[in-house]
Amino acid sequence: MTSRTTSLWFENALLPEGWAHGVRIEIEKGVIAGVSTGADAAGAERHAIGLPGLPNLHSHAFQRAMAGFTEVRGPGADSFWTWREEMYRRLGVMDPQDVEAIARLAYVEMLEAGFTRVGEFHYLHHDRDGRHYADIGELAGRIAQAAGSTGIALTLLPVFYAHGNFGGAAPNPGQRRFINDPDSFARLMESGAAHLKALPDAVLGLAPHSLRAATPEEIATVAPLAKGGPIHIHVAEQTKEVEDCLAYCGRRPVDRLYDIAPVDGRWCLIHATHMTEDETRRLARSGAVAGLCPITEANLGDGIFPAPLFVAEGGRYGVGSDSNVLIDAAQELRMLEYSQRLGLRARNVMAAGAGLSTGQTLFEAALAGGAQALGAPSALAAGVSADIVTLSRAEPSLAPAPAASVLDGWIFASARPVVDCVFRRGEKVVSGGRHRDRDSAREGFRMVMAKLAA
Ligand code: NGQ
Ligand code: ZN
Repeated sequence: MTSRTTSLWFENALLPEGWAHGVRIEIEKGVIAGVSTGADAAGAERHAIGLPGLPNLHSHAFQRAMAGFTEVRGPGADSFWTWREEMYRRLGVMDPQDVEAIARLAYVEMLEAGFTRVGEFHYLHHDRDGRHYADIGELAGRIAQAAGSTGIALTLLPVFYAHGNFGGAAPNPGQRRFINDPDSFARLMESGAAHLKALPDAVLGLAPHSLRAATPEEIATVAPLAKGGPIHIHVAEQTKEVEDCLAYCGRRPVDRLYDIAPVDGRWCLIHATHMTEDETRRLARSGAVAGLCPITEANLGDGIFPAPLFVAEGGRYGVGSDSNVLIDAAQELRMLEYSQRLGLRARNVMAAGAGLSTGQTLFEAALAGGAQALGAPSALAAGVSADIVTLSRAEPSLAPAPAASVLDGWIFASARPVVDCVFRRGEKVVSGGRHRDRDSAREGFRMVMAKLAA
């Protein structure tokens, strides 16, 4: 944390009320102390474009070690479920120091890509044989360590995982590192809270993994441990989950979740891909956030989120990098819009109205939805942590653009990274597109990958 006062000046910056020109931001002790517009740049560090950092509302950091290694066709028909087997095989050999090194690279890449807070949906808890570590929250501690060293803000979501499918089915051996009962999970939450103490603006929530992995009774038992923090859950990502849920209880997953739990604005439903119109309205009207992970959902062949109806009903959404197969804030938003265009054979589907920018609509929605889902604000406004992303005008698509089309240029028309600097709690952790620890994080990751391959 920095204690000095820093002054930044932006030709254009995206404030809560919209784009402004000549924006001066004063930062004190990591927090935005004041924002003025039409201001002069005297004595301030100058930047072209300033944005609030985007929250990444859903990550499984350890899966960064699988990126690019699950794209070879298997003996049968490849699917989400065959990918999951491969994922279980790979996580089966990771030690705590491996998990930390992998998370460290993932978090460096998130910051370089314009994400300043991560919601870590953390379910890799136990040793390779399933035994609890001496500290049951050892791996949560490794996640906290990786966040602290890279500077990314952390919303830690320890995951409750007890079963292999609906009806309290026994977990399979590949799931041994995830399993807790409500008592051991309560200890895990305590350990998680202790590990977060050293992180200045960390948030603790929790996550029943899915309706497959947690029974309604278990969800009711563990939810109060969130103590008012966010509650996340995977739901209705694959059609098989819908079929299994119908076979088990005669209800579809999203309906089932609303039947058994008091889902409100504290909740974030990850994916929610397969919904009827009634379920879509139910989610939108509940005020819960839909946690969309467009790149991973495309990679895993999940399906297309019913965005037009959801948005028309006032639904809130944010984006997450989930499997971390590719970490890029702009590309998540691009994939979200493009999946809609491909499915609907239409254009500018997510734009909020005639004459409005698709990129800006996406960015502002994901900013608000992500902040809600992670329990921490992100805005260029007084009193908020100085988590600020600057874009360079060197990229041709951004060079001559008026402020109103900068986000479209970034999201739709830039193949190269355009993030220039990233400030976290007022500290510049990325400069010229490079995180200050990029080299050491890459080297640490390489060593882990060599070990895992051996
Ligand atoms: C996960 N990932 O928990 O990592 C899941 C797969 C499951 C995504 N859904 C496992 N992207 O849902 O059982
Ligand atoms: Zn997930």
